[in-house]
Amino acid sequence: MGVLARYGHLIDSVTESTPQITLGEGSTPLIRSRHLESQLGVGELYFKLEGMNPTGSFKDRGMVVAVAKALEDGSTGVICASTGNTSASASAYASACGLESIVVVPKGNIAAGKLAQASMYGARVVAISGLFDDALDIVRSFAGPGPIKLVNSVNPDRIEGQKTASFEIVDELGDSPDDLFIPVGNAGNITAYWKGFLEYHAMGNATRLPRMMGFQAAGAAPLVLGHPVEEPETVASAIRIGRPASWENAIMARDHSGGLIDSVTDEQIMDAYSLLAGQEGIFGEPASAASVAGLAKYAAAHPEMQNRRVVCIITGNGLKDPDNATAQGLNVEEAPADLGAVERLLGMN
Ligand code: AN7
Repeated sequence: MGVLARYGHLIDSVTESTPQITLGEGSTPLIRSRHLESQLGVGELYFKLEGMNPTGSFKDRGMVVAVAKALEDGSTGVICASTGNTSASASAYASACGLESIVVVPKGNIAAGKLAQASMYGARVVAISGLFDDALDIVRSFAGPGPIKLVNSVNPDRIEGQKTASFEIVDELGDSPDDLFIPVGNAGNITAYWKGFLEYHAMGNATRLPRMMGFQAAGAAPLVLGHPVEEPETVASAIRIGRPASWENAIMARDHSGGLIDSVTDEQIMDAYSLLAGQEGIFGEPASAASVAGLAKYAAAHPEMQNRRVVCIITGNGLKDPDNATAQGLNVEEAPADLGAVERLLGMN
């Protein structure tokens, strides 16, 4: 069941005339940690595997709503700026619905898999000599009504769809977790999760609200520094963003929930990236590992995490970014095509 079928009745902009499209987004697994929970010193740790969405990231939850509304409104196409995942998602839903898609990306700074996706789904891909922030400035002129709809998270339909991840967590755990650890780039997702928790709490489906614990990459941490970053830099290209569009909403989520927004270094991100794959069997992309890196950093300084129930959002699939994985050093040993040789190599005889 897709996001519109499962939670359409709780999404503000969805009406009876909204087309019920889906590519099978949402209802992603919430997996209990098998090793990091005790290693990091957390009471109960769960990973929400948003990389299991149809285009491999959480963006699909909001995109299905934004594209359904674009169809309902008679748009002929969609446009977005993107560090990669939004472009893959927008172009997939556009292609399924017979809409044109235009994606504007920072040249040389989006992961190979994401570019391949947008291209395969049939997008017009415009690579600008600039940052994501410049790309967003360019496409903002498409906000509001018109044949080409802006589907960045400044479009409220995106936030509406993404809030359903909070509903799923509460539906599965029976209540809100104590803490939600999440990577922060343009800050749409932390905004959406907080909206979802608030709404479910107000409806009586949760007895409490989680602390929102957001993490930016140290080289692209405007919300931590308190000012825009002119030249954001990080290995986690998905969150290489210097001027987050949902700035005020992220700060509100942080303060209202009693949470925090902190930064993690690229080294901490890459350590968490390897730990997650090597200890849990979960291959998230580097930006996703920022939530795990943040948890490792926070739990090391806060022993009381031993008594808390935590959900870590793994926002995107590691397969999207093969270059960062191979840069970790491929662990391949060679042998002749011969059982004895393979056994010798493995130390079995
Ligand atoms: C894997 O695709 O901004 O704080 O243009 O791809 O809601 O921006 C992606 C962001 C985290 C940050 N994890 O979420 C884009 C884009 C992954 C991401 C984020 C992104 P926001």
